[in-house]
Amino acid sequence: MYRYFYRALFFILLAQLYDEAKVFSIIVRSDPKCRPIKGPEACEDIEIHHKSGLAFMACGSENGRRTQWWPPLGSVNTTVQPLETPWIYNLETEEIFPLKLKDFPKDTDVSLHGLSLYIDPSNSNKVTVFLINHRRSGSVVEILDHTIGTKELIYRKTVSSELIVTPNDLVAVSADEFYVTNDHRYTYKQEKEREFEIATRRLWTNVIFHAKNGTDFVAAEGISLGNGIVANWNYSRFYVNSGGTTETIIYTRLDNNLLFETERVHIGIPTDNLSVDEVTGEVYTPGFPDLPALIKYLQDPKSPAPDLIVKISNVTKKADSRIGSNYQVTKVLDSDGKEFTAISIAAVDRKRDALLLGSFVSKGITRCKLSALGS
Ligand SMILES: *[C@@H]1O[C@H](CO)[C@@H](O)[C@H](O)[C@H]1NC(C)=O
Ligand SMILES: *[C@@H]1O[C@H](CO)[C@@H](O)[C@H](O)[C@H]1NC(C)=O
Ligand SMILES: *[C@@H]1O[C@H](CO)[C@@H](O)[C@H](O)[C@H]1NC(C)=O
Ligand SMILES: *[C@@H]1O[C@H](CO)[C@@H](O)[C@H](O)[C@H]1NC(C)=O
Ligand SMILES: CC(=O)N[C@H]1CO[C@H](CO)[C@@H](O)[C@@H]1O
Repeated sequence: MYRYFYRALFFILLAQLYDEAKVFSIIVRSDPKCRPIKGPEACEDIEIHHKSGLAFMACGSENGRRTQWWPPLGSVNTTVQPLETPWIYNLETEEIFPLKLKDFPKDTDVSLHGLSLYIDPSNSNKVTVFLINHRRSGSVVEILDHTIGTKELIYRKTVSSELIVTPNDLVAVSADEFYVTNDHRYTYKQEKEREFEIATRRLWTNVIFHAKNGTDFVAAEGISLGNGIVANWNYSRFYVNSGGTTETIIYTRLDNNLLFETERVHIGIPTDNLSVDEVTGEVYTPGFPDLPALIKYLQDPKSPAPDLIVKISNVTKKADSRIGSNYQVTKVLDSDGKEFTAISIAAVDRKRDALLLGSFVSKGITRCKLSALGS
């Protein structure tokens, strides 16, 4: 019961935020430029290896997340072991398959969230995959090695830290180092404090840097309900979603690995995981335009909720007064959610004219034609 109360509170508060900032007019329709791809479930984060056209996806169990164990959604029934799976979808051949975890510690939970790839600059077939894993014993970051062309991830190590409390999303900057966002100061174990944090939109969350020598430190703070994080191609600039303030915060990375805040772009609706277009540098993010419908969907998978995807473009030359001087926020896709709902990630591959959509609870993924969306 508590679970639903908590979810309802969370989404109603976000709905209030949305009402305060009605920026978009929503056209409700199913989109014919997109098609469903079946196989995995609850692919909450997707990152594309652009050279090969392989999309790496952190997927899970729809029902498990709703009813058993997935702390980000308030599902905290510890009786059943979560055994979720990362998948690969090949944008060229359309092959889709789960990845085998090799040498993974025996009998260890797998409950996935953010995913990040680090591609070896001297050999693009050598990929390190970083996965946030909400083990029932505590949330950690798992580091695994992958060779393009294989169907396995080889376990290398687990990182846990007092500073990594409620990890949400991460960006790997080398085969051993990463930045990770915490989405709350308090875990599900501290219900009251967590509700207060959400209700009052405290600027209590942060970004943690994990260094090669094993130390962790706060790289940025003053974020409200931190969420998706992405970097530009050379990791000199970072983008972090601040859910409680409906902003995307832009940072410059300093030599000491701290993140220096340069700008806050107002989006106006609660947004989720971010993705960068490797060609244009534009940042894509899904948002939830109708939160009451989303709450209903979480309780009844047959009741769809609309989705909206926006992109943030740097248009310093053509200043847009609504969002400040530098950025333009444009709508890429709006959907009535009948075919796909609760979108949590929109990953772009311009070379293959594709926008891949994943959802933290729905079945399958969706592939759209970027050009058909006018993007
Ligand atoms: C937790 O899951 C078990 C196994 O599915 C179930 O029997 C039990 O009722 C659940 N407990 C709660 C509090 O939902
Ligand atoms: C570890 O690396 C970090 C970042 O490079 C540095 O700030 C810190 O001093 C190092 N700590 C130790 C114990 O070497
Ligand atoms: C990273 O890329 C940006 C442009 O995208 C460039 O201005 C900057 O100098 C680069 N930084 C480094 C450290 O290479
Ligand atoms: C946006 O573009 C301007 C002008 O090209 C540049 O100075 C600025 O650094 C850019 N900002 C980001 C976050 O890319
Ligand atoms: C990796 C990441 O940012 N995950 C977020 C994506 O969307 C879901 C649904 O809102 C969030 O719970 C995750 O925190």
